[in-house]
This record gives sequence, C-alpha cells and structure tokens, in this order.
Amino acid sequence: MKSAIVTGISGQDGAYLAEQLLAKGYRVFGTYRRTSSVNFWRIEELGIQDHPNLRLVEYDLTDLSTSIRLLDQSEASEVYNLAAQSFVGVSFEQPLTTAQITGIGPLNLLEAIRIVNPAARFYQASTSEMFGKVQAVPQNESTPFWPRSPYGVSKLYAHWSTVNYRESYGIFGCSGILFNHESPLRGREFVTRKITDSVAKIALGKLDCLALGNIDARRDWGFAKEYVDGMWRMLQAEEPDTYVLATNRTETVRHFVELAFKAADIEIDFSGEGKEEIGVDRRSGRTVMRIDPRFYRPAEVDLLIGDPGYAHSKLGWEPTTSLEDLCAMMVKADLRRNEAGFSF
Ligand code: NDP
Ligand code: GDR
Repeated sequence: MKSAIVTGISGQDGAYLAEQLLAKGYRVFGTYRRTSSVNFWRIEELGIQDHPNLRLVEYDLTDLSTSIRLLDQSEASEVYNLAAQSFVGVSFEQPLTTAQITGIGPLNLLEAIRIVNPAARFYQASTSEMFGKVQAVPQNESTPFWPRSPYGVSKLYAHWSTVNYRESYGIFGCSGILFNHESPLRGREFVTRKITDSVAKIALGKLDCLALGNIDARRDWGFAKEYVDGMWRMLQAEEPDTYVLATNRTETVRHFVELAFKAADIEIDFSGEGKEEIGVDRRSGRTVMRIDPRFYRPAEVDLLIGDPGYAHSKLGWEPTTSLEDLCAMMVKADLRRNEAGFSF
C-alpha cells in the first residue's frame, strides 16, 4: 500500500485530495494544527474522517524536527504540501507570519525529504498570485512573475525552492501553479464562498446585504475537486515539472455576484460607480449588495487567466465544470446549510 502525506487536511484542497487518495487505495497521513478548537468539518462533510486508512497527525509546517519525524514515521512516497497561510488579504496584515509559514515552511519539508527519503515525490501548492501584475495574457509556465502581496512573494520563494531542490539534489519536486479553485468546501473568507453564503442568507431572510471590496477584479475560477486530481497526476509523471492548472476563462467578481443571486432565483441590477456601486433586487427594490472600502487591498491583482495547455498535453488534465455550474453547486450547498441552521 502506498503512503502519502497531505499537509493541511483541514483545508479545502487537503480534504478533497485525501478523499481521492483514499479512494485510490493510499494510506494517507493528513496533517492538522493544534489549535484550541480543531475543526474537521470538511472531512466530516466528505465522510472520510473515520476511514481506516486515514491517520490524522498533529503538525506545524514551520517545525523542521516534526517534518523529519513525519517523513520518517509515515514512510510516505508522495508528499503533498497544501498547508499555508493562504488568505491574500491577511498577508498584508501579517506579512512575517505569512513569510514564515507560506514561504519558508515548505523548506522544512524539502529538507526532511533530503535528509530522510530523497526518493519521495513532492508537490508544492504554488499559485497564480505569483503572476500578480500580469506580464502576459493568458499566463502560462513561462510568464514572468510579479507578485503583488506578501502571500504572493512568499509563494514565489517556495516555488523557487522546489525548483532549486529539483535541480540541486534531483528531488522529484513539482510545482503546481494553480489558479483560483472553489467548491462548497471553500473557506468563507474567500470571495466566492463569501458571496454564495451571503446570497443563501439573503434568500432565506437571514441577512440584508452583502458587502464587498473590488468587484472589478477578474479571476479564472475552476472546481477544486478537478484541481486536486491534477496534483496527483503531476506526481505520477515520469519527470518532475512545473504546471499551470486553470480554465482559460476569466470573469469579474461582479459577474460571480450576478450568477450567485441568479442561482437563488434573485435578479439584480447594478447601479452607481466605484465605491458607490450597489446591487438592487429587481423584484423587491432592496439593496442586496454594496461596496465596503475595508475589503479593498493595498495592491490588487486585477486580471488572472491561465493557459492549462501544457498540463493537458503532458498529464491529460482538463477542467470540465463551468463557472455557472460551480456557482450553482455552491449556492445550493449554502442554502442547505443555512436552512439547517449551521454554516462553516
Ligand atoms: P485553506 O486555507 O483552505 O487550507 C490551508 C491549510 O493549511 C489548512 O489546513 C490550515 O490549517 C493549514 N495551515 C495553515 N498554517 C499552517 C501551519 N503553520 N502548519 C501546518 N498547517 C497549516 O487553503 P486551500 O485548501 O484553498 O489551498 C491549499 C493550498 O493551495 C494552499 O497552500 C494555498 O495557498 C494554495 N493555493 C490555493 C488556491 C485556491 O484557489 N484554493 C490556488 C492556488 C494555490 P488550519 O485549518 O489549522 O488553519
Ligand atoms: P484571491 O482570492 O485573493 O484571488 O486568492 P479571494 O477570493 O480572497 O479574492 C478574489 C478577488 O476578489 C476581490 N474581492 C474580495 N475578496 C475577498 N476575500 N473578500 C471580499 O469581500 C472581496 N471583495 C472583492 C479580491 O480583492 C480579489 O481580487 C485565492 C486564495 O485561495 C489564494 O490562496 C490562492 O493562491 C489564489 O486564490 C489563487
């Protein structure tokens, strides 16, 4: 039986990846952080928390000795590093913590692999945020980087560390440059889930209005379940490499707002401009969306659109879920949760 380490199993991608690896017959060592109230709602929602081949391990990415023990005790042949301080907005408030976890953290795992088992294959969760102020449209594996946040800068350090361990020590290190991917398991601080959860609450009469920041930002949004399959494919390839995973379609946050309300059977009209813009429910005339400047960022990534052609040709990877279906799936899940009286 193959063993794999998945760091960050309490997060969106960690939960989906663990589910897929377990279904493929892997023994999975899923890591979580010790906090005062550990929350496993995602793996509970997927129904894998008591799977006999799943072992939950307490772990912090910033700790080298734990990384070494993890590699040693798990005897893992594949290591998926999904753990990170992953929220771009917070990285402006906590740049040093973000650098320590998201930037230097992966180096602990790379060192542990070098020391304990150099044959282990490594996946690093890199990001389209590394393109930041984009230098080409669409972005692919050879587009120059220009990160626009402490998060993006930190991820770039981890990306180059992965490439460097590949070139220096022959470690099978893959960097997946993944564009935004969403799902009903997305954290509520990220814009898509914030929108679908708020829309569900508005539709159920539990909230009056959704407050957002820059709704002109454009993102390339895909379905998380398909992206974690791409991570696995990268580690099964003959050679380690860097790959972009994306849908090659970009839309504004405003468009996602419109789709989400539509999925809850609410038609909205936008009026006003910039920070005065509002969204009005056509039927009731009520304002259901407004701008709150607190959600603006010191520097914005205006436009992301990725070209997944290389991953398609090398790995046979292809996204299939449309943004409309993804958004409807998320709204449906949030309506169900809010009707039942809980929502994580
Ligand atoms: P989440 O924020 O949902 O999950 C992040 C995970 O990292 C959580 O399990 C979190 O644990 C854990 N974590 C945070 N700090 C530490 C630490 N110091 N030690 C160990 N674990 C830690 O992110 P996603 O699942 O959405 O993303 C997975 C990875 O992919 C991240 O690295 C993210 O930056 C990257 N990425 C994500 C994209 C996306 O669109 N989703 C796109 C491109 C890259 P806890 O629950 O305790 O906070
Ligand atoms: P992002 O995702 O920064 O792209 O990082 P997020 O959903 O946070 O923001 C997307 C865009 O929406 C704009 N926005 C808002 N964002 C949030 N969170 N809240 C708001 O109220 C709001 N209003 C407008 C943002 O300014 C931004 O332009 C995600 C994370 O998963 C990263 O870990 C990952 O690396 C990248 O995607 C790819």
